[in-house]
Amino acid sequence: MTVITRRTLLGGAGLLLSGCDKLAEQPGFRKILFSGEKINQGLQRALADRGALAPEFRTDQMSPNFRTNGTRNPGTPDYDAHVATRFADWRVLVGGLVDRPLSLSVRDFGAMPQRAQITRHDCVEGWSAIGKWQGPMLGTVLKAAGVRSSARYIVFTCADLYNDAPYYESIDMVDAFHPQTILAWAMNDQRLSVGHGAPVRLRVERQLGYKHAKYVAKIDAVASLDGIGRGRGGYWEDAVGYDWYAGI
Ligand SMILES: Nc1nc2c(c(=O)[nH]1)N[C@H]1C(S)=C(S)[C@@H](COP(=O)(O)O)O[C@H]1N2
Ligand SMILES: [Mo]
Repeated sequence: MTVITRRTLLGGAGLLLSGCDKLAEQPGFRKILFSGEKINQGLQRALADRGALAPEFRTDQMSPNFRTNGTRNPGTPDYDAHVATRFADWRVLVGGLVDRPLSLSVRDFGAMPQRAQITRHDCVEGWSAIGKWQGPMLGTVLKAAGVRSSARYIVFTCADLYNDAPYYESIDMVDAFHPQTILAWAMNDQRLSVGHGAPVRLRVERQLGYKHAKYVAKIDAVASLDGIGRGRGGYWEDAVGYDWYAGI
């Protein structure tokens, strides 16, 4: 019930902002938007909600077994070659609407300021597991790349293929700069395993499992999701109509 209410609110907020963000930047309009009227209180609460942290857990609450799901090994010749060299030559390309495109090694991800978090992963198929994830905040990487203000979404293209097309996912800038949104290269204090998305995967803790792109090869800042896949913002969104915003 809570989830449905929150999602409904966010749908409204998203629409309003997408239509009016130029206006919303003007102080006068902001005042109207966030005035004390009941309907706007709901909107304000929804926006504040997006910044809230997902629950974090203690070490002793971690799941002894954290299952893998979806692709468990991309198994392409290219990926297999990277497994053989322990991802020494893996590069994540950061591009699109940025001033400074980046090409980052796993070592680069380890050298940036780190965040570690013990969180619960919730898969839409009905299972959950608690694990520890570590890596730089996506926001740190985007700032290093000089992401432009024209960017509205961040798109993650993965190394695994479904019918010759890469798995992909996308999030908006609110989630991109959420403090718990990280590019994890370590899980449970070890380098990420192939099953869990080696060498780098997204953790976007306020959303369901399918948003957490594994095997991240490319990160692009874009103004629109049109023309990417079937335009719904992710592999499962395109394939079976899962919600693009999978807030929990
Ligand atoms: N590249 C890629 N990322 C993916 C998937 C996938 O098939 N390919 N499956 C998603 C789904 S549905 C879930 S629940 C989680 C599972 O992550 P895990 O294997 O680490 O448990 O990865 C998500 N990210
Ligand atoms: Mo999932």
